[in-house]
Amino acid sequence: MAVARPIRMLAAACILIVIFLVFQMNKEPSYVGTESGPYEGMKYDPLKEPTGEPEGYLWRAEDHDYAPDSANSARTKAAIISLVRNEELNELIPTIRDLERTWNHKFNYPWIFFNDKPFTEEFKKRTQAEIKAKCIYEQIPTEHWGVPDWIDMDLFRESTQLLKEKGLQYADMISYHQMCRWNSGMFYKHPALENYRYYWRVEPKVQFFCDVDYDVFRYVEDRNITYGFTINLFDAPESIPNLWPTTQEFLAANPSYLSNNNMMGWLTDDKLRPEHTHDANGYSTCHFWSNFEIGDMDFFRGDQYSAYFDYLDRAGGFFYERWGDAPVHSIGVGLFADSAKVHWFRDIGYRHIPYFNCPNSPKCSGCTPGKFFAGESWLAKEDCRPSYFKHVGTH
Ligand SMILES: Nc1nc2c(ncn2[C@@H]2O[C@H](COP(=O)(O)OP(=O)(O)OP(=O)(O)O)[C@@H](O)[C@H]2O)c(=O)[nH]1
Ligand SMILES: [Mg+2]
Repeated sequence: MAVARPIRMLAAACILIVIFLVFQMNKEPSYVGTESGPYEGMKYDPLKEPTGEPEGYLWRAEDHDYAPDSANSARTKAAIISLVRNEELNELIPTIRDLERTWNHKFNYPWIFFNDKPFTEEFKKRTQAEIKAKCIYEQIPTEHWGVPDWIDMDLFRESTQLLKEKGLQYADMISYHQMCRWNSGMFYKHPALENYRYYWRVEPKVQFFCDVDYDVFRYVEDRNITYGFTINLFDAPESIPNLWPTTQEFLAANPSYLSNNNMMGWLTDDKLRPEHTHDANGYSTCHFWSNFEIGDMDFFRGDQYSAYFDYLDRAGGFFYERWGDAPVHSIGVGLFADSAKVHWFRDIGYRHIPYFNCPNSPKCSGCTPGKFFAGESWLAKEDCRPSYFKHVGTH
């Protein structure tokens, strides 16, 4: 029986639409760099796809004992950690409420607060009032926080004055340099963390948007994940001009430390923002934004990262430049870890002003799926995920 021409046309159009949709669903995220003209951001963002829970077995509060005081609970050796000042208490409380509401009230992992000064009674009282689990308050030993004796303070003042004149934020604030150094290579040496392996780092003012109904620490432990992130960014090259050259010296002296499955392509990409890679002397400046981290402290305590941190520390760049813990952790992970063991927590809705990780999921509220930044339009180009997806993947 002959089919009318309009019906045949309609059928053909439907087939074409189905082919197009299948192609869209299966294609890799597009990488739009300067090769194809000016930076346009990401044409296809996996965050816009419906996001569910990760695959495989997940430990849930309904199936295991996660009561706050249980001696035999299902919790693994892990803690939420937060370096914070007494003055930031009012900014910390809403953050605690977010993370407790979306995740920790189900699993009751301890919070460990760190400070270079003693915590006030008010700080302790008001934070513990928000958390069913145990809170621990720790002062950082002077030998971990203090400026090392090989740092020349005159040189610190001169060099950071120049950085300040270039407009680099916090460049002349010594506590900022101390904070970056502590987060880079000291936090996991604190005696209070000795019996813990995994940590989730939290800062005041950050927000969490999505219900997470599985034990993320058991998740990383079961899969032997080294490091988990949410946001992947470019850095200011003027804060780290000698970080990559110093790293290369270290690698030349210790070539066996390099992981067989490293992330060198992402670390040295010069296509997405060639001027950044040029100004940072070979490092793309791409990094995991370390205000959010879920990680394995055994990696940082291991031979490779420990030796790397000590080498950087001796070189002085935490003070003469403004090396941040985000690029230092990221280069360490990118060089010494197995990239298959690095995980993008795309399902954890997160914000540290001005950037977001906001998945498309019914478990989330309060953020817009796929929206990366709020503010000036130039912030769009700070997203390094196009390079990460290209060189490492979307896992
Ligand atoms: N106890 C203590 N905590 C600090 C100090 N400096 C920074 N911190 C904490 O270290 C973390 C990072 O500091 P921030 O000031 O947020 O640095 P940043 O994220 O680079 O800067 P912003 O974009 O302004 O948030 C936060 O958790 C702060 O509370 C300090 O001198 N003492
Ligand atoms: Mg911050």
